[in-house]
Amino acid sequence: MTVEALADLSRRLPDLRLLTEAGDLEHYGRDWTRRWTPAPMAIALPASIEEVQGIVRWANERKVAIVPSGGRTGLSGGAVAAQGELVLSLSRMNRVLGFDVVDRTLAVQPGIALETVHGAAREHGLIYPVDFAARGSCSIGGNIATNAGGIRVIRYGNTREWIAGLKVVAGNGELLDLNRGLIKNSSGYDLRQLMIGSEGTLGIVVEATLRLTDPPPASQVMLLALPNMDALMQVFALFRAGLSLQAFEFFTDIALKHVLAHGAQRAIDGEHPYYVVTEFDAPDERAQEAAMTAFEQGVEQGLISDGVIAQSDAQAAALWRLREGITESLASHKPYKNDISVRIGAVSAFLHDIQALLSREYPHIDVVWFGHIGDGNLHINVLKPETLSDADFIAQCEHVTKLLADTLHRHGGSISAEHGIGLVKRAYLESTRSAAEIALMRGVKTVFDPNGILNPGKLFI
Ligand code: 2HG
Ligand code: ZN
Repeated sequence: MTVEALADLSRRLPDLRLLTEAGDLEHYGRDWTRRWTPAPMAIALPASIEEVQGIVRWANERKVAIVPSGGRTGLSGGAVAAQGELVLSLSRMNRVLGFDVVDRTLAVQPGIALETVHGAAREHGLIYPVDFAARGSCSIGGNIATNAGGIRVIRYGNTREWIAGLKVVAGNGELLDLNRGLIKNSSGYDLRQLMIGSEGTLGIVVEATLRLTDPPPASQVMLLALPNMDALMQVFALFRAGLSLQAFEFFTDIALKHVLAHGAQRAIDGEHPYYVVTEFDAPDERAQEAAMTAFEQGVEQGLISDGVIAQSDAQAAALWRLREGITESLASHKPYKNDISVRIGAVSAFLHDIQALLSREYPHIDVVWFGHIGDGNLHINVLKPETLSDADFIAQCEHVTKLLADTLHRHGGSISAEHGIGLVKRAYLESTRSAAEIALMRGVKTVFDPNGILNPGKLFI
């Protein structure tokens, strides 16, 4: 069936690039989760919207499942193809299509890397402000599919805020032109927003119009060492009151140990359980003094044990590396990842509850905490001990995630803050969304994708 079906696809779209070599199936069939064995039927690399539509129409007739694929840096298995699906990689559709100086928007194809978008915005004296460590390899289509967040959400919000328009191929092959760059459009349901964060289950993004903005004022980067967990949100309150924050990120001593072992430079001596990297506007002396005042108050109140402020761009980059290098430094330990959020106001109480839970449930296992604490978003990476098999380790982590999900439910939080549900978190969707909501989500899925060919098995069980 596969050979015949692919031959039919090639007949219909003679210019379509199709890959079926084992190495390509392996490469395009997985994302950063590395948990599933890739087993796609083939990889399609369309070069145009028409080709994407042609593939989707063919898949409908043949009832072939499609996995839309960007940079595959996802951490929830949203781009995994392990069930004989066709991977539809958007990597060849990776160009800037145009800049509109009046609207201050950049039209791009979905396969463009986030970093390339940053560069294109800078060429026009503007910025695209969504940013995170995978910027060099993730694609804007994937960012849209997961409503990606990152390190500047505290200032600029998530991807959702920056999408002025989307062209999407829906599950029946129809091309939708959603919102068309309008700022004001009070004409019924906003289908563009419905697409953002839908993880490739409702449509395939084939073009995006991104909103750009002015660059922020000159900034400073500070690394702070904190004596205990309670200090985290108190320092956040202190800094947010006195400064205009661009980022407020935290990590623990265990995270630091790994990132230093991976080549980053120590910036503060001594042992401290918690660290914060913060960046704030510092265009003039007054702002710089405000930062020193906040720092000194933190020290006086016993909330800050030590700190450094970057004196150059290179030093600022070195401080950021301590935070941004964490994911890569943990990769060889096959971490099980939780990406969770609660309201900022609920963080302190929530941290206490889960600290008790995680130390009880993972007594002899390294648990690495870090993340976007200023947005109420924590990344908890559980490192696999060498003595445990992959399967036993995942089983144990899934048991704990169920308990974590119950705690999140009590605190009104979310089981996925910014990585998406994919395959990894679908069993816990109910902790964050009510049965009524999930029923409506399933209904929406059927409307956009009547034959269920778009990323089946992701998001829902
Ligand atoms: C980050 O904030 C990313 O660095 C990755 O969202 C988080 O590896 C992780 O768990
Ligand atoms: Zn993150």
